[in-house]
This record gives sequence, C-alpha cells and structure tokens, in this order.
Amino acid sequence: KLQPLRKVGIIGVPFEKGQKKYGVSVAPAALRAAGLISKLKEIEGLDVKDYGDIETPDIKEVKVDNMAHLALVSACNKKLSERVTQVLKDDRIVVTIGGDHSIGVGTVDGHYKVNEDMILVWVDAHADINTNKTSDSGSVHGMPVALLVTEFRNYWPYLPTMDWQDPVFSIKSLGYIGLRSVDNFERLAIEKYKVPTFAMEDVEEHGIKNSIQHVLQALDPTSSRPIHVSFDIDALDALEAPSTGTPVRGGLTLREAICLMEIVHATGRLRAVDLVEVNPAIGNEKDRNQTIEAGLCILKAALGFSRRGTAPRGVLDLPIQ
Ligand code: B3U
Ligand code: MN
Ligand code: MN
Repeated sequence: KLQPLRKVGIIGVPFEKGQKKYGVSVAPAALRAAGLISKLKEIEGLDVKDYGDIETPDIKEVKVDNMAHLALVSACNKKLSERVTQVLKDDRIVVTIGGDHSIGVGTVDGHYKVNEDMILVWVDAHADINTNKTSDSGSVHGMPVALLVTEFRNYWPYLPTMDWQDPVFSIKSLGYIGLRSVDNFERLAIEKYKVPTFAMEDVEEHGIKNSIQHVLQALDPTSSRPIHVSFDIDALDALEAPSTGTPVRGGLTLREAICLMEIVHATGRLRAVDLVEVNPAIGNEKDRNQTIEAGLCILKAALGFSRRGTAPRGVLDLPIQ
C-alpha cells in the first residue's frame, strides 16, 4: 500500500514556447520571490528541497505542420522528464512550476517512468488534447495530453526531435476537472474514450468534493494508485486568477481548487503536482499578486496545509507565564 510522503522536490520550468504570449516563463522566479519555498517549509512536517530550474538549450527549430517550436518544446521536456524521474527516485513528491502547459509532457513522462500505475487528473479550463491536425492555434500547450497517450499514436505524424518520448500512458488513466473551453475534436475524444470528466456544469451539479472523488474513484476503484495532478491556473475563474494567457470566465473558485487539493492530499497518494500557465506579465500588479497567491494556496493545500490550523506537535498546554 502506498504510504503518505512528507518530502517534496521543487522544479522550476521557465518555458513559454508552447504558447504565443510573453511572460509565462517568469512564473518560477515570481513564485519563488513570493516565498514559495519558505511557505511550503512552514507546513507541519514537510521536508522541502529545491532542485532549481530546467534551462532549455538554444537549438535549431524543426518544421512540423501546425506545431510551433516543437524542437524547443521537446528539448525542454526531455530534460524535465529526467529531473522529474530523479526527484521521484529520491522518494519525494515532485512539484513542477511552469511554464506553459506543454511541460505536462515532461512531468507525466518522467512520472510514468517511475510509477507505471499512476493516474492523471488534468485540472484546466481546456482539455489540451488537440493534435496538430485538430488544433486551431498550433500551440503545443493545447496538445500535451494527445502527445502522452498511447491511444493517440496513430493520430500523429512522425515528430522529429521527439524520439525520446514514447506515448506510453493510457487515456484510461486520465480524468478532467474544470473544463469549459473544449474544441469539437477534443470533445469527440473525451466521448470516444469515456474519459471521466467533470466540466464546469458537472462541478455545478455535483459540487467540487464529489467531482474530484468521482474522478479518483473512476480511475482507481481500489484507491491504490499514485496520483499526478496537472493544475492549469486557468482552471480558476478569470476573476480569481487573471494573470494567465487564455483566461476563461465561469471557472473554479479558489476555495473549490483548495478543496480539490485537500481531498487529493488526504488520499496520501499524491506523487506529482504541476502548476502551470501563471503569467506575471499579464494584467496589473494586483492581478499578478492575486494570481501568484492563488497558485501558492493551491500548492499548499496539495501538500498538507490545513485551513483549520495545526497545534504545535507534542505540546499539550499553552505556555505558562
Ligand atoms: N484549445 C485551444 C485553446 C487552448 C488550449 N489551451 C489553452 N488554450 N490554454 C488550443 O489552442 O488548442
Ligand atoms: Mn492547460
Ligand atoms: Mn488552460
């Protein structure tokens, strides 16, 4: 049986070539400057190690139809995958700070190499399951799930520079929460493969607590598999997290996101969490601070911070004067 882990490793990924806007690569530095490491260290019993940032080598682009910057996306994710594997082998929960959501390829690939029985909960306004044939934007941050799953092997052409990455993860181990901007072919994929999906109207109907519990139960009825949560900050309502590249109104509240993460934490099976698409260059200072703070709250909830508070360990009474 999987035991709860109280050690984490942080990886920053200052990468933004999976989408078109400037600024999402600044997020790891902005989150660190806002006290990411020290705030996580304040969580009772949590051992935090910073593994630093993944730097992407400056390499020559390849041309693939409707797929921007594939060579850079590939190079970044190859290094990221190896680092994720290393952190997990050090027996730590891996916390990856993006970067845009194309880095989900590296985090899931690296995680799968250690835990083949992992399940993946993709929390996002978008489904990120386009191929280069179905994408309107040509941005790889809308394609990571399609790159990862074995079931999509035949929907891709040969992708130069991506030989290191074999789609090995099964779509049967994927679930979605928070969707509200889903392209036609993405919806077709969700229906074809019966992906457990709680789009916003389902969250509305069942509540966030039942939504996440249903997804976890559907993917893993025996409650025994390692969990990977890939959290796109645009899953939150645009009013709660304005500093992001493709905000969509009508999303999760921060309270709902915290609740979701608390439930995942309580399983004791969380092994990897990504926080992506925070873009400190979008909006004003208030927007930026609000978005970063939301990100910190979400990560803290995932790693065991209690909103109820925590009494000092081994202390039975208040100090006497
Ligand atoms: N589905 C669209 C839009 C999108 C996906 N992810 C984000 N936006 N952030 C696409 O480009 O594939
Ligand atoms: Mn996304
Ligand atoms: Mn998104």
